Amino acid sequence: MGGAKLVATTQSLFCTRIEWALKLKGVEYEYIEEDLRNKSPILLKYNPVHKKVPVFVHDDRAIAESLVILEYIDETWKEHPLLPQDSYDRAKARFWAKFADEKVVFGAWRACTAAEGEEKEKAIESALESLAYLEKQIEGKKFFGGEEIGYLDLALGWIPHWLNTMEEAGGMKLLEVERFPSLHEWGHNFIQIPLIKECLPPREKLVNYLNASLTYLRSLSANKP
Ligand SMILES: N[C@@H](CCC(=O)N[C@@H](CS)C(=O)NCC(=O)O)C(=O)O
Repeated sequence: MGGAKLVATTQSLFCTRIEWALKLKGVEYEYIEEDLRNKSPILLKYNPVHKKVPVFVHDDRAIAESLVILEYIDETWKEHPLLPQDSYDRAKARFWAKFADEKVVFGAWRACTAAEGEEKEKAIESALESLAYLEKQIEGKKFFGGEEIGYLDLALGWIPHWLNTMEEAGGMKLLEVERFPSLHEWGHNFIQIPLIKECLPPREKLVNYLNASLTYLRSLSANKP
């Protein structure tokens, strides 16, 4: 009972953003590694709706959905504020975090997993369009949060590590430095921050996980009638 717990998997970009927030705020928590191929009773109890990680449990009350969890953490522990103070800036940060989860994460995933040919080209084109919006947002700024990292930096923090492994596994390149110089520089700076770096899952583990997922997805489409 009591305390803070994070039910998560090491390779999930949605989970790492929660670890970053907890560490930035200096919150002590218990980390519970979940096996998504064999979901635990804890996960099913705490997130019966989506049955997905991350789940954050605070004083035995569970919260799911990583962006919602980030906001809860920010409201509960005041040190190192994550969301902007100004309500319009806060609304914009939420807008871009939602956009990135809906369009950029899944756009990159589709580009990674699409079958070669027209389907892949279209997926790449669409992912590039979404990334271009983020490039505009970061132009001329050090971090999305200003001088210090904040909510949107954590929400987009998967880009410099995970996107690169999706590119490798999917045999394509999205984040070209010439096309997205500001996003590149931001990602480079973000990932150099020791607290951020220390939570990153080993690259090899991510690549293996992605390759296994791709093999599985291809076996499904090969078995279609
Ligand atoms: N929108 C969710 C996405 C979470 C999510 O997709 N988690 C994946 C791991 S990366 C998961 O638990 N998948 C298990 C499943 O789909 O059965 C969030 O932001 O928390």
